[in-house]
Amino acid sequence: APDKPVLLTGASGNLGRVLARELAARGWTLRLTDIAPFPDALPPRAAFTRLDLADGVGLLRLAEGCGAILHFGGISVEQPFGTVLGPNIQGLYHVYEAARREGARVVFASSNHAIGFHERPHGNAAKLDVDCAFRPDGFYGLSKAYGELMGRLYWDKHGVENVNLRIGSCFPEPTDARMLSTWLSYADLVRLCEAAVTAPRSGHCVIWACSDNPASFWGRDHRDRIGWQPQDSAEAWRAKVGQLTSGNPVTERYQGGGYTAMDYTRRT
Ligand code: NAI
Ligand code: 15L
Repeated sequence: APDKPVLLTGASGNLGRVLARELAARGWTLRLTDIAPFPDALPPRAAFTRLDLADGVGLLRLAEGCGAILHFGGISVEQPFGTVLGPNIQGLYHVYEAARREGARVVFASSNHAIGFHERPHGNAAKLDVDCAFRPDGFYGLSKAYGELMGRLYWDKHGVENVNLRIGSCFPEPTDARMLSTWLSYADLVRLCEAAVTAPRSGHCVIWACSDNPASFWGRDHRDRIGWQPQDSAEAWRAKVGQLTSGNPVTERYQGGGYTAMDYTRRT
């Protein structure tokens, strides 16, 4: 376990609850926070503080003495610009200021929606490397691109280390054909966060956070820097979900799936 406490934002969310349970079970000392109450029994060595990411001073206090911040809080799906702005842009700045003051590493839950308007690779076409252009597929994805760039800035200017996890689809199991490419198992997520926090040095790095899926859209990234390899695969669900497509040509063409087709008004 890390020698200093680890702050987890978004602790009451789907992924936060998994991480709180599993990292505590590995002996970690966790400070949990969320704007919503923590719905489970508090794990051993964990404390929960209810806080809005808008409260920058509160975050500075919470991060005191922490060696890393797992930043999983905020808006997690497509929403109007004004809804995304506070938690995902201003809130992210508060997280980075806290990390800067503590010399803590940030592990940021970025998303495939930062690059969702890249086309899906067909046949033997090259997979997408992590240094590809940002092609956000909505205001949510745009906030994730901004979050990765915030990490770039704080590393270059202040030496704040950060590991940006471009998460595909992290759910108990794949539920449609796209997830045969994008799925990240909970177990691979937990091992990824463990590696991201405990690696001796990370600098600024970006990682495709999906399991070892043969149908993955994604190629090279910086996983060697933290020594992570996924162990699970979505392929076992092909018979069950392989036929579950949307019938929408925009959704099916791009990596971001349904997010790309929301409010899509382009005609050419
Ligand atoms: P979630 O919506 O279940 O959890 C997000 C948590 O953030 C919620 O508990 C919510 O109360 C909290 N939150 C929202 N606004 C807040 C604010 N102003 N102040 C404090 N807390 C606030 O989402 P989930 O699925 O657990 O995702 C966690 C993170 O991972 C999110 O950042 C999401 O964007 C990212 N992600 C998740 C993926 C997935 O497949 N589950 C895929 C890609 C990225
Ligand atoms: C995300 O970024 C969302 O947080 C999650 O709810 C899923 O929609 C996921 O992407 C996905 O692309 O499947």
